[in-house]
Amino acid sequence: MKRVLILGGDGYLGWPTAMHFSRAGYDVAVVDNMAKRNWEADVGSMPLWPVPPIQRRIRIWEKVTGKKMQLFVCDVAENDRYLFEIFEQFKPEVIIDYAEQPSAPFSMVSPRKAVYTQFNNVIGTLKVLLAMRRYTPEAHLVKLGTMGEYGTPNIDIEEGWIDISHKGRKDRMLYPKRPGSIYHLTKVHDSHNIEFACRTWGFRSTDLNQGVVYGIETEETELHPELLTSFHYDEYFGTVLNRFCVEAIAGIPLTVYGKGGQQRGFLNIRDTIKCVRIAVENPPEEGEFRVFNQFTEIFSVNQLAEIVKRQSAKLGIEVRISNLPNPRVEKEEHYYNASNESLLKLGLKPIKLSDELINSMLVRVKNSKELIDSAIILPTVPWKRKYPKS
Ligand code: USQ
Repeated sequence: MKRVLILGGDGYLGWPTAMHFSRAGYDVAVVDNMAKRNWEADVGSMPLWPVPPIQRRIRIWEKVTGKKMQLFVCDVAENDRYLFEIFEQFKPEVIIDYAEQPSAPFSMVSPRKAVYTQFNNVIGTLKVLLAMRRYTPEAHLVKLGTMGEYGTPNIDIEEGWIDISHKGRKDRMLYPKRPGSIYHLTKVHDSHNIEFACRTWGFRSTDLNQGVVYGIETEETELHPELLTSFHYDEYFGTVLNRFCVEAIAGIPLTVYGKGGQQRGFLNIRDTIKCVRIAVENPPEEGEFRVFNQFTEIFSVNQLAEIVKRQSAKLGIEVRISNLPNPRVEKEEHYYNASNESLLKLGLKPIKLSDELINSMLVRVKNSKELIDSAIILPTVPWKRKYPKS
């Protein structure tokens, strides 16, 4: 089976992806520098359930499944010498790249974190491209991008490319981008660098513009309690639906930012894994920069808050919804119509956000209610205000 190198394999999505491909028979190696654990320490957040070190999770994985998984502890953005050695030694046929600072609020805290996020993400991806160029130009790069690259334009969102007619002439161009944070901008820069590599060096790549992910379990995390992935609910690393479930259990009014009419594409963490597998098993042509919009449903923040409130009531939990002043600069009421046809055409059968699913998340969180740290939930990072002096 193919050799798959997973960059960022210690993270929320990277770890379940690594287990999935390993179980499916691929030869999997993981690269991570455990930076996420430092970022958490930096802002004082931690996942709801403590996550064992990746080394221990790999040992447990090998015991449970009998499958080997290699680990390389490497900072992709800083340590290009080691990164190149990894490519030379492992010769990946597929590279799945999650190795990025994933939080919009984290990227907006201070000049230092803004620069760090841009360096880590953009230069990290550039170094991956350069390593590929030297050692594995035939490999397929599957890069995790984000739906946030597009922003919220007043026209339909296509999958990465758009046909333009201008003054009587036509061309197919990269879809215009208007992202809403320094973090989201890094993904735009990545996309441009990767498209250049495909066009110029003949690389093949799939850019997965992913929506907001929710969920706790995948088929593989369920194999052993210590194979869990990191579930965040703090203002930095928690995504909105995961946060709302924890807030409901903690007795904190659901933190809807502004009017709550913000619409986004969403998907279950189990579908993230399926989408990545589909992309890997249906590679693009040589020289092709392919973009899939990776989400299964569109919701507004208000709709999600109402769903969580309704399901909580069924568990006897009364939930209030609070419209906080929006810490971000974003449209709170807008047109949103994004295409997600490609993955469906390739066979994705989405798991829709059902009452049972929300219910199971709420019950799971409720069973660990004593672990919730209420102090890390309310937003403190405003997009607009001047940075504090420190
Ligand atoms: N929001 C609230 N209340 C909260 C948290 C968020 O109203 O307590 C709102 C935000 O203002 C935003 C929406 O919910 O309008 C989504 O926010 P989010 O924090 O769940 O997601 P976001 O910052 O967009 O980033 C997350 C991941 C990121 C990924 C992105 C996909 O952290 O790594 O790239 O989702 S997307 O949003 O499609 O760009």
